[in-house]
Amino acid sequence: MTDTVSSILLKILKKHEIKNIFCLPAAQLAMVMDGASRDPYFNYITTRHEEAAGHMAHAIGKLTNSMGVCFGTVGPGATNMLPGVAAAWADNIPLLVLTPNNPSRTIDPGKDQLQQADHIALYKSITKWSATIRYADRAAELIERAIHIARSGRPGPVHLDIPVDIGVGAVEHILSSIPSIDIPRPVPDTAAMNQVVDLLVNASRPVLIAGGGVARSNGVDEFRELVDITGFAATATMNGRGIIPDDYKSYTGCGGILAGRGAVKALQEADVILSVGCKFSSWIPVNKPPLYPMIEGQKIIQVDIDNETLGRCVPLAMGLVADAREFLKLLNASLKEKNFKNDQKWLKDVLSTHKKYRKEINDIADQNTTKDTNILNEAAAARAISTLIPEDAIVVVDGGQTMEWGHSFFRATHPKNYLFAPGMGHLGFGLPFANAAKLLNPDRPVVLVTGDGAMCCTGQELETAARCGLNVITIVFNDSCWGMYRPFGEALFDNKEFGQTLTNVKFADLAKSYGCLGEEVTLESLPDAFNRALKANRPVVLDLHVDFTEHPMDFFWLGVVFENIQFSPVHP
Ligand SMILES: Cc1ncc(C[n+]2csc(CCOP(=O)(O)OP(=O)(O)O)c2C)c(N)n1
Ligand SMILES: [Mg+2]
Repeated sequence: MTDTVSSILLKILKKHEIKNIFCLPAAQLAMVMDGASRDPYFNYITTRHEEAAGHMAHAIGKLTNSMGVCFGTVGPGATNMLPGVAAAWADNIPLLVLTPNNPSRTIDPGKDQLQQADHIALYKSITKWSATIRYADRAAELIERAIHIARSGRPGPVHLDIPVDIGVGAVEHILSSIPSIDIPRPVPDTAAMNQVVDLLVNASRPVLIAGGGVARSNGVDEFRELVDITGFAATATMNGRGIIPDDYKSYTGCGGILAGRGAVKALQEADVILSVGCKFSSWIPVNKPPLYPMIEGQKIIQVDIDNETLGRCVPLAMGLVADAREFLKLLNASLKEKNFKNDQKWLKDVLSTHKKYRKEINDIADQNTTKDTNILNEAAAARAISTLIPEDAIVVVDGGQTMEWGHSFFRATHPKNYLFAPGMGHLGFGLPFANAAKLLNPDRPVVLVTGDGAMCCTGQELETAARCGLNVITIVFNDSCWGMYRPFGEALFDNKEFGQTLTNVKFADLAKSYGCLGEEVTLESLPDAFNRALKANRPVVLDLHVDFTEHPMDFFWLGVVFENIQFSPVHP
């Protein structure tokens, strides 16, 4: 049959059950806009900034087994979308980013058309694959290929550039003549599995790490079963938060370094570490000298879907290419009848360190205010919120100190119930993530807790929320400051005006001006306000005045991210 490339695109998306499209109007993709907006199959949402479209598509990849689509206009739309796509790239989340382009004959080489930009060069380093559809009769093939690349191996964003003449061009096609690419997930061989079993059975101080790859491969139940079978000390990365519920007996805390001192001790003293779907990013306190040295004799087994990831950040005793879930199924079957020789006293020590760490952060929350002030501290604020969040809620955390304290107190019951973007740590993903979560889960509460700085990065998305009926509850930790930078200026440079101080934004007023509800709250008025927000039929912003609160794991960022670099004051 004869069809336009725009229509072929939408048909292929449908075939793959890709239904969430986020964009800001783009004349050159007007036919895609027309088609997507008319077809009730699609959740078609226009955002107030293209960055948010990228973040929303990223969240779809975290919340579903599918992927989102985002697009913006040629030039500025394409450049505005970059941060959203980059954050998904850093989290290994699949999405399809489309950029329209000027007419083919004017772009390569360019004729200085209005808004001309080299989209391929822009997206090359933050996508797995970036291509221009130059011929309408290859469109179906390239769209199929893009979707396959995004989802296979180590997942990630892919990019297609579509010149306007190609997008509107009609072409004869038979969609079924291009079958979808469906490759079985890789499984390790028996000899390799036996070696893993051997290492685990004979380990004295074993630790299990679940990464985002476990969530992505739907291996959460299998990882939990592994923890049940072995009883080994277990932690999950920031991308894997929620894989191990916090009431598990051998749970040492989750979220890389923010898991706290129990997980740090476990990882620093382990003789065998089994990591599944984890890339050993800077969040993981292993092999980060001088603070977290690589331990002599420590054997690390890394299981990942991507060969290139193996051994990139830590030296390995064993590297295995496998789908996380398939690997875990095989491993669990082999471990069921085994006796383990792990040192129970060491495990007890690790768990008691974790318990002490929990007491340490609870003690800070007990103080209620920060030292020498009567302003609410962020630990007390986060703990109070944690008691209000309903069991079935999806929680999103954004900001600096806000993020640290949020992660310290909010429960993560499943990776799909708890959203963060640890790879890029890009402030401002929070509200678009929360909007996407509510779009997919209109009947569940979605609670965003964000710093005031992060909130203003994408605060315009309150309008998207109000317009689209995405009744998210946002709680702003308002310290009128890029809080995480306060100790940087004050402690490192003895400089109180380092550029960290912000105006006290009236977030309740801001919310109202976007069509949401807004309230200024205190610790005392928070519970009632929160309960009202749960019942509201509009998005709600609660503005909570807090003070910067030092977190016990703060030193990690300076120690690890900057390694041995010494800063000293500049005296002009
Ligand atoms: C897009 C982006 N810009 C800058 C940073 C660096 N940064 C990390 S935390 C932080 C301060 C965040 O302030 P806020 O959101 O108010 O949270 P708070 O630390 O005050 O809780 C900054 C500027 C970043 N991570 N992302
Ligand atoms: Mg702040």
